[in-house]
Amino acid sequence: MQRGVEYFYTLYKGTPPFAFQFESFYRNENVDNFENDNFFQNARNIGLNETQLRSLHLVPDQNSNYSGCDIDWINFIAPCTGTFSFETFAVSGRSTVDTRLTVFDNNLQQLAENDNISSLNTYSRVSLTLTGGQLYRIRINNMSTSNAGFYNLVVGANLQINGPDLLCGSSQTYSIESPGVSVSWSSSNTNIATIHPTTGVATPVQGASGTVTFTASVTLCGQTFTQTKTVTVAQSGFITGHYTMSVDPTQQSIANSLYRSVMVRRGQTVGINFTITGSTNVSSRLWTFDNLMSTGTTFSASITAPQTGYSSVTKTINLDLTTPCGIVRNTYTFQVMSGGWSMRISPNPATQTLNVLLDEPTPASKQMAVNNAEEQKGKQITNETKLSLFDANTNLLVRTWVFKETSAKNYTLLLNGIRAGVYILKAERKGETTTAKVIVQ
Ligand SMILES: [Ca+2]
Ligand SMILES: [Ca+2]
Repeated sequence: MQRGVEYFYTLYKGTPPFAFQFESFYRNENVDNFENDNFFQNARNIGLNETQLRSLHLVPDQNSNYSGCDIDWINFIAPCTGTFSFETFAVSGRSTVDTRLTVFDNNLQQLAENDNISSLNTYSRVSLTLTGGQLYRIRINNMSTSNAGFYNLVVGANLQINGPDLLCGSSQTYSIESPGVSVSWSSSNTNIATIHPTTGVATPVQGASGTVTFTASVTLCGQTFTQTKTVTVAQSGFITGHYTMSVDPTQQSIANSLYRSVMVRRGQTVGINFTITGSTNVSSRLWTFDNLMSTGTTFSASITAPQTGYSSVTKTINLDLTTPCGIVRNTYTFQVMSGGWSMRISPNPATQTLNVLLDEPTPASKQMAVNNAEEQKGKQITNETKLSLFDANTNLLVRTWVFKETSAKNYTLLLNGIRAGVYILKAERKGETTTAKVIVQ
């Protein structure tokens, strides 16, 4: 508040009994309710867990020039023996000030001092162990000779929380600065991360991401004090989006890495267009494909099918997502084959079942039909469709499904009993073969 104030400016000289010099003055200043407290003899008390709203105003020097800095003295009688924290902090909506906080004992022996809490925070914080029943004296200085401003002073328990701001999948331990003080911990959302009530070991829930607040509680002189710390749980980046192909405009999800095999005319160039529509915990993206690099939310690539029939080219588009927990790579692998059948599988990775779509090459051309007919000469044609699953590491056959027809497009394969791993699915029909990589979870 702005107000005109009259009070005494007092100089103490010599040793007791003190000689007093009084100067009366007026000034429209933001003077707090605790003045005059520029000398420890005038200090008033602050209680544990009490917050006092104070100001550091400009004061007149002995020549009545307003170039001096206010000093505030405060008394604190420790209600019990324990570790206490003295802290100044900003008053909401009021001008700030650069404080220095010094704690003395009753004999004016300095015990602790702090100027700035951090390079970004010019307020002050001191914590130290005090003896119950003893008087301690706190002095607040203005470290600027020209800047007046406001501060809150509070006395509490020392509850500064040590521990990471980010949980990246593994457990981390949180602690408070006061040694030997028993603290109890709680989590604001145990669906995101839990914290052990006594050890402070925090564990993110697998697959969860978001923010969670950990609360530390201690008891000091019969009062409960709490401190919170907000932690980000960001185990990996996650994107949503889709891709389309020039030979298939259907939008396919790119939330996960994928493998796609298509069959086209010989020498045909297949365009692939990616669009990212949303992301979580992703600060930047980097696409790489051959010699192309891009950081956008869209990316285009093209792959040209071999000129010779029934051969293929396989290329991978990498999408590196920068997340708070490091770089996560998504890989999109495309196999472009010349002639024959195409096979698409979903989901990949698969768990219970695998859906297989066998399709005619698109678009067909007269020349391609001629080529196919020539290629198929001499091949043994059976009247069935055969799907075989091979272990990708050992090339050993794991299971075979045989269907007595050659015209169906969709097949559902049951994966019961098949161990998690990487497999190659081979489709055979009318003497033609195509393969796709399958991941079983
Ligand atoms: Ca003051
Ligand atoms: Ca003062």
